[in-house]
Amino acid sequence: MKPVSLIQFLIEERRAGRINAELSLLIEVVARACKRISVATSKGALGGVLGNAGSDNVQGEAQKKLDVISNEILLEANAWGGQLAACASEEMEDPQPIPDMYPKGNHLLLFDPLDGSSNIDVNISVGTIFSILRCPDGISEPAAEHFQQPGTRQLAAGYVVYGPATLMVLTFGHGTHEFTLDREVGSFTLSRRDIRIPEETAEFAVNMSNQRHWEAPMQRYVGELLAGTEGPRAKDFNMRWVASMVADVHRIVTRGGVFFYPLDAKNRAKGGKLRLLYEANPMAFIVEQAGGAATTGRQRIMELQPSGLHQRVPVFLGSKHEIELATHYHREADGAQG
Ligand code: FDP
Repeated sequence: MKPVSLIQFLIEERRAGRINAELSLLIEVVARACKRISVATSKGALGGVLGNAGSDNVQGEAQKKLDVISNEILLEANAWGGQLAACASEEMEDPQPIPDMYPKGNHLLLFDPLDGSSNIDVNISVGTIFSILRCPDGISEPAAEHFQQPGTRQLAAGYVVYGPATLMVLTFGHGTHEFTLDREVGSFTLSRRDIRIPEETAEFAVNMSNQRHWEAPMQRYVGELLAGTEGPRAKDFNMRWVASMVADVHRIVTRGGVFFYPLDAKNRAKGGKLRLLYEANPMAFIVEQAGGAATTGRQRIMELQPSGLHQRVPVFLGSKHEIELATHYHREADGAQG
């Protein structure tokens, strides 16, 4: 079969009436920016891009040089194209308006420019996550509240993994598709169409060092997985934790599995660890479109009404039956308490 480039794929989606020209161009611009981030990450120490930038982001976390570089690459690439009304980034407190000298469009772009950045210095996969929303009608200068739309309103979402290969996984709400960067040709090429995440799995991803801080239903669920063939699940489960969400989710999108960043005694005051608008919503859209499920442990992530641009939430996502069971344990425990 002849390879299908990302551009060809986008043109076909346009012809099928699934996306408009503006959204198609916006994806091309994001993809081009991610190719630049891929080049920057792959240079490692030789590019002088490793280590801390010496600043903190809006979340009070130390920024890596590559966090700052990736954020700038995405902002610069997206400023002039004419498809956007504004951008919001995990690295910036407020939304970034489109400079006056450029035309404005009616889309909003949200991104986590370099997810898993604590892994950069040890040469482990990192990634970019993005989400695209429509700018509400009549708003020419979008503020934070205009980005605070439930995940069900996303027009598109995607992530790029900078690993042994650079890959982009994308959805417009009509299935989830994967594109691999052909480094020689310089273009993303369709490598998997209509990805399906198996409903059953025997692999889970969670930071086990937080176990003692978890809520009772999470303790129960993981306890049963760890009990293996001798426990109530009568099955052995394997564990993986890369600690780059993009890499952990990509494993699930490739061979199934479940990923958890639950509420715990350490992150409870913040609402969770991962960000709803930059991480949870786009990943939930991608996973659901591949037949998986994504909840907070209690509710479907994409139905949450965001209350802040940098809001954090618990994240449970991946193979459907496991996510349903873990969510059921939490709801059951809430019911028993209430
Ligand atoms: P990071 O802080 O390195 O950016 O986005 C947060 C995140 O990484 C996720 O990519 C990753 O899944 C998680 O945090 C790792 O958390 P732990 O440090 O608790 O392992």
